[in-house]
Amino acid sequence: MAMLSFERKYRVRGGTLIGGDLFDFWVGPFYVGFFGVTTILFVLVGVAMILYGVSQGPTWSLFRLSINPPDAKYGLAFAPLKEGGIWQIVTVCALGSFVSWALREVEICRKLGIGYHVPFAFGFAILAYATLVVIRPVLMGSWSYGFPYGIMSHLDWVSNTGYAYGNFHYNPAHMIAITFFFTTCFALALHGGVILSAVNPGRHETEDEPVKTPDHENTFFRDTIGYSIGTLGIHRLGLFLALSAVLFSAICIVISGPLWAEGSVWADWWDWWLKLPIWA
Ligand code: UQ2
Repeated sequence: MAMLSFERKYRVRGGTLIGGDLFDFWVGPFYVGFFGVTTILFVLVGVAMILYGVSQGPTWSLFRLSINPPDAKYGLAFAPLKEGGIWQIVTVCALGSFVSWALREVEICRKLGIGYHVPFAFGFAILAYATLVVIRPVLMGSWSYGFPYGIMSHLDWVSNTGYAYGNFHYNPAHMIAITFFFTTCFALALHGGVILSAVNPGRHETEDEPVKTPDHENTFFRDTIGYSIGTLGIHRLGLFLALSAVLFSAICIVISGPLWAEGSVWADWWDWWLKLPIWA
């Protein structure tokens, strides 16, 4: 492997947050660390609980199997294992493994002396998941508001929850989130396109055509739209757009119920516009 001699230089000791040198080693290409161990443990327990739950019926069909949250009658209490308790344990294991994974990323960043941008970004994904299965259920007073862990069942949950408020497409945070998702795709398409056009791998490998510099990339955008955000800027923009999409998705769901009551319709939220004094 060509990268291995390069990697060896960066296989440095230290940078751990906990455990000192005890777990400071690699298995093949993988850094372990204290949080690698906790990640593995949470994943093993979580997957075992999922397998146990599914084994209790009614189906092994990949699309139909589901680990469901407790009934509303249990509120925020522990539920019996087969009545949502498994879902509660799986949720703890999921959050435990996600947070462990983020902290393992932090340790690797510290070893390499690079910024914490990757674990910071992953933290937004963890926060979005926690919003769905912890923050919103706690604000609503019942774990039953968490989403079920199954392929069809979670789609049904998304559909039911969206339409419980009339239609999520009228939710202002949903609108902003979607706009960020689309803009993220647009920015990545522009960036991927311009990089491949400048590198033009086929021609530089077979026809001795040199790889172009960022000057060409800047000039393309200045010629077409009069502005280039720059090689560093496009990556800052990409991170901002992607994290904003995740953040507004979390805001969208956490204001649906805790802020805008269940049964009321998101379209009615826009009445503030009709009630502006300028129309009187
Ligand atoms: C750019 C640039 C890059 C890029 C891209 C642009 C040389 C290699 C894609 C163009 C991006 C612009 C003008 C911003 C568009 C704004 C939104 C909100 C999508 O200038 O610098 O670096 O990859």
